[in-house]
Amino acid sequence: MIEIGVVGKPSVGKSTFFSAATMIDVAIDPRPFTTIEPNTGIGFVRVEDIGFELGVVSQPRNGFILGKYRFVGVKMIDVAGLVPGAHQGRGLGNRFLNDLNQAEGLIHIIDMSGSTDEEGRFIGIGARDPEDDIKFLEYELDMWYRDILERNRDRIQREIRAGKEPWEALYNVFSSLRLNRQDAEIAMKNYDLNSEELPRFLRERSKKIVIAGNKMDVGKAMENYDRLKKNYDIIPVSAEAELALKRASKHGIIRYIYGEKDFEIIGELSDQQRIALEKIRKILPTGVQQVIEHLVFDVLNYIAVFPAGSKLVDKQGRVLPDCFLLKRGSNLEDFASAIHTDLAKHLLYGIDVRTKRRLGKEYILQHRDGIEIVAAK
Ligand SMILES: Nc1nc2c(ncn2[C@@H]2O[C@H](COP(=O)(O)OP(=O)(O)OP(=O)(O)O)[C@@H](O)[C@H]2O)c(=O)[nH]1
Ligand SMILES: [Mg+2]
Repeated sequence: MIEIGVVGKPSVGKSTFFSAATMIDVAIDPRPFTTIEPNTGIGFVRVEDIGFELGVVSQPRNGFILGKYRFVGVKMIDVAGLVPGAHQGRGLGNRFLNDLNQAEGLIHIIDMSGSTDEEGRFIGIGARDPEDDIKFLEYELDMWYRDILERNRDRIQREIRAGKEPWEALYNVFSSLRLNRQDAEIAMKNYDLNSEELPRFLRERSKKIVIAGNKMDVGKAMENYDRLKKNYDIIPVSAEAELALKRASKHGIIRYIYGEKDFEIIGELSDQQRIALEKIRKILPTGVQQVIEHLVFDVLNYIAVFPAGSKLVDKQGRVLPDCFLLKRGSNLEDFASAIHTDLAKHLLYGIDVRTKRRLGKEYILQHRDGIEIVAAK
């Protein structure tokens, strides 16, 4: 499963975002360093389900259907807050970032209302420029990579002396941080092992970042967003609003398709609740779904593909039970091996469930393809 880390300085709303995305209750508090041990759970990306088009009602094995969407799971990790100088041991240090080794992408939560200082203490709305949050955090991530490189430099050099290709020696250390072979090759072609730019290069390639400009419901946030969006890939978010909507939906007060621009009131509620909900309605969408999906589909380049047994059911009779996330550019053979290694070995061809056309092993998968795999017995 794809892994995504939620990072940022203390008190920006990382745990609120995590909780809104995963529907898991975790500690949320204005006091900095509320989270110490990481929280892990499953968040979701939306994919328009293909069942409707095919005239069937899908029965997902994992995830769920809401509205016209299938919600497909991705693993999310919410970690402690990072402060400037963390690599020198300030705050909780940066060792806890090792919990993010397997993360392929990061969601960087910033306080768009500019009301917290570099350590997450409240200093009044608009008192801080959120751009400063972006810069220091990326620097601390680079320092995390630099430390790892320093600890392993001797080992890498030893392997090179023993005859390993330089890229392979580098890859052996950084593959555990999700660096791929190709990027390891580019790194060793362009940088010396002692180069000061190497850690940043490795970090940028193996931990892609999307910025979530959180607390958009607070004054000054819109002003900051309009200024910063010109230079950064930022999505406006109110994690608190998303959490409130999910809770109201769980209690049967509203009907809300997560990520949509509106909701419907269906239950009894107090005047106070109504006022709070109407305030939220003005800032929809909350941005939580949008951030996760932007990272997974646009930045990490995943597409969703539905395996469809004959007549769209699996052996147990479940309708379209699965939906796989695969890298854009994957072919039919990659799809078969994602389902089962044996299936790839005996793969004959695929059938497009919409057109009934035969697809060869080299067929390049498209987003929302539904494919029946035909393999030799
Ligand atoms: N107004 C507003 N407040 C928010 C939003 N998201 C989170 N908060 C508040 O910000 C404070 C900190 O939230 P947390 O989710 O605990 O922040 P964190 O980044 O996990 O903090 P640490 O674990 O201490 O690093 C809490 O009081 C939240 O209610 C938001 O979208 N809008
Ligand atoms: Mg937290």
